[in-house]
This record gives sequence, C-alpha cells and structure tokens, in this order.
Amino acid sequence: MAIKESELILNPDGSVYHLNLKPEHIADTIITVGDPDRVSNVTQYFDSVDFKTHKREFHTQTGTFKGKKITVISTGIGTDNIDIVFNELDALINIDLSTRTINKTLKSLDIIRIGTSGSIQKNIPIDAFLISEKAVGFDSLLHFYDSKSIQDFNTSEALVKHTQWFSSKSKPYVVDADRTLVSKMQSNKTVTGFTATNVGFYGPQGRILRLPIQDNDLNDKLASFDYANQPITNLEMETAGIYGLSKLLGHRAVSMNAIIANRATGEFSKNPKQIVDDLIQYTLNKIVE
Ligand code: R1P
Repeated sequence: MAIKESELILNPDGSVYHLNLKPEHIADTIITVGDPDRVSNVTQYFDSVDFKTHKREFHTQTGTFKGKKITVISTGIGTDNIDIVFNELDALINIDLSTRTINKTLKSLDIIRIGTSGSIQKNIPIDAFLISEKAVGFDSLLHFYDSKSIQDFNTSEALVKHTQWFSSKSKPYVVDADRTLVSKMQSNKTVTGFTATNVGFYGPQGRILRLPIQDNDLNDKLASFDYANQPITNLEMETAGIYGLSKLLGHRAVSMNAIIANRATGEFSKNPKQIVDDLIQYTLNKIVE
C-alpha cells in the first residue's frame, strides 16, 4: 500500500521534505552533529566533498574520507529533530519514493553522533571523549512508538525509584548503543558511559537562571544512581532518541561526546572548539580503521 502524500511529504524535486535529500545523496555511513557549522568542520578533513545541501537546521555534505564515502548531517538541537532526521534518512534508503512503498529488502545505516556534553561525575574530566554505551531519555519521543521490545525497563524502573521521578514528567526510557560500533570506536583515549538525554538545556539539566526548578537534586540523584554498576555519566540532548529510533528502524548507532563541561566541579573547557575538533579527527580515523 502506498504511503499517502500527507504522511511522507516530498518536495517538488522528489527530495524528502525537511532534509532536502534524494537517495543518491547519502552514504551508508552517516555522521550527525548538532551545530550546522560543524558539518564543514568535519568535511574539512575529507578527500573531497561531492554534494552539499541545506534546509532549516539540516545541513548535509557527502564526500569521501580516506576513500570511504561518508555523509555528515546536522540535526540541530533535541530529540524532536532526531525524529525528523532519522525517519527521513530511513525513508531515503528503505522506501521507494516514486511508488511510496516500503522496499522488500531493508538496508541498514551506521550512524555516529559527534556532539558535546556535560559530565556529572567528578572523575570524568573536561576534555574527555565519552562513548555512550547506554542512554536514558527524559524526553517522550520513544513513547510515541511501539518500542517496548527495545527498552531496558529494569534500569528505567530503578531510576524512577532512585530519583523519586515526578510523575507529571515523561517516564525515562533506557536504550542501548550498538555494541559493535561502541567497540569499534573505543581506545585508550575514550571512556564509556551512560548518557542522560534531556528535554531542555536549562531547567531540565538543573541550570537555574531566574526560574526555580521542580527538583534541585536531580543531577545529584542521577550521579549517585548506580544500577547494575552503570552510573549515569553525562548530560546532552539527542543520544537516547538516536539510539531508540536506530534500534527500531534497524540501524546501528553510537554517540561520541566531547565533554566540554563538568557539572559536578563547575568547570568548563578552556578550548571547547579544539576538543570537538580532536574528537572529529579521532572519530573519522576510527571509522576507516
Ligand atoms: C546544547 O548546547 C547542545 O549541545 C549538545 C547538546 O546535545 C545540545 O544539542 O550537543 P551538540 O554540541 O552536538 O549540539
């Protein structure tokens, strides 16, 4: 059955609605970044860039790095954008856009997020490279999908109990990274961790400027949560959505975090641009290793 025009929206040139991309524009290996300007910061290391487009916060460049075809795409901030980027990337490879029908043989992408993040553990210092082995989402994205089969309910139930999670907030969902990609990206330069994906940057991550927050102790409770010897290590805003949708759609994903802040010590990196650049180069070389 053909997917209706209102459900899978295409631009007049046949590209997918938000990303402005056609199937031939993307590689099987995708790097996602939050900041649209970071796309060129990645592709500056490419042998060549063969395709560029942009619409809203979604900037895309495809080229080769050491002979390997890679697409770099910006997602903007937050799991609401992850919903758009991941559904449209998947549509490009798994839906025939001319007949609007799902392909008989489904393809899988390798998706690597290169992002920034704040540590909540004193022993994970600023400027560290942290690979998320697991993620917990405080946003509600995954609850809108039939996602029971991929969630780690033991960990989320323990977290709800430990934090005395406020019932008006969306229930945390816990999902794993792709183990093979985590192993591939690891080295003595990285640490692995359990990443909390927040639904905002200020109140949801415990930052108080003018507004009081519902739970002043949430970050401390997250830092002291240690179910199955897996303490929560860092905060950012996309990883849980990336892991959830990748698993549901049959893609492999891993999230690489440049730790530019330590919320436990109050420190901020002296040179965040450099640490992100170092992580970009590290990640690119690991992809082709
Ligand atoms: C907030 O400043 C943004 O920075 C982090 C968060 O996840 C959020 O997107 O990641 P990026 O630097 O990859 O955007």
